[in-house]
Amino acid sequence: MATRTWIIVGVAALLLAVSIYYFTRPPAPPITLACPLQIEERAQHPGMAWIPAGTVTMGSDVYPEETSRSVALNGFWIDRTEVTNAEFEAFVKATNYVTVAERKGTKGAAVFVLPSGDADLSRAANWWRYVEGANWRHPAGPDTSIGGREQFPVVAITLEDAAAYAKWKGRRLPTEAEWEHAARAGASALPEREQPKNANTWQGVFPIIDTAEDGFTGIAPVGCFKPNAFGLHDMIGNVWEYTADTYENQTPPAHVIKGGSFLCAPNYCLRYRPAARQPQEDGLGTSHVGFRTVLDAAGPN
Ligand SMILES: [Ca+2]
Repeated sequence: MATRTWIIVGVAALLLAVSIYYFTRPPAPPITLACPLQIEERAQHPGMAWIPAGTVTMGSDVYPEETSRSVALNGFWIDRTEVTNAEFEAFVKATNYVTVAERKGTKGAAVFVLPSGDADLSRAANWWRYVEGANWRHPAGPDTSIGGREQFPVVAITLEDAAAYAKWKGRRLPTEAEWEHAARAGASALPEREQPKNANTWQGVFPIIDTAEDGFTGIAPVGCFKPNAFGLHDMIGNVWEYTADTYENQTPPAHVIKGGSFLCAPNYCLRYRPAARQPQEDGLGTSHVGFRTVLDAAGPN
């Protein structure tokens, strides 16, 4: 009898200890779903910044495709952040627009998938998968959603989808020169190879280990990093951004994307720079490309 009592007491004590641990354990670090952004509602064009006219000296010598050239530009307004899921959803609700990845005959989008440690790292196909059912509502495939991620940049959209959104807003996509002018923010000389601090990029060895020293593995909500001198967030890193410029000599046809993404690491991409450029196939949405829009209108009052 005494033994049985001790067993009951012992089990009760164990349950109590487990309960105390369960209810007092330190919380898991929260996933950041939004960052505070001050959008001045009474501004001339809320959520946009004015980029003054000027001559941008584009390009660098890091990669051969980044040919140096100078382009004179008029002033223009540009979104301070990448277009979010919430903004894109408002467009779809208002217009019943169907994105390319959701149309009949199209099955999905390209999705970054962390490869196994022994994968052949010379082949990008080891970390890019074409996923059926991936689209802007389900960016990593049918089992994923954008619920709670309203402030994340919209992805898995094509150039055509981005241009349709811009047109609905009475705007357009930036040219490559405009985008680079806005990203440089008046700086003529930039550190070219150093990994940027105020941007969502990849720390560690791509594509195996991302130590997330910048606070994020994968995409971050818009506006979590300090703006550049023109007041623009995430021009570098987070997601690549579409431009209106055709990328030369591409089959199938492609447009220039700019800015690099959360996948850019010192050992692999080095494209977290205003001069960096890459082709993106026109009809293919991917999980690391988004966009922002430009407005042609008179400058600040
Ligand atoms: Ca990161």
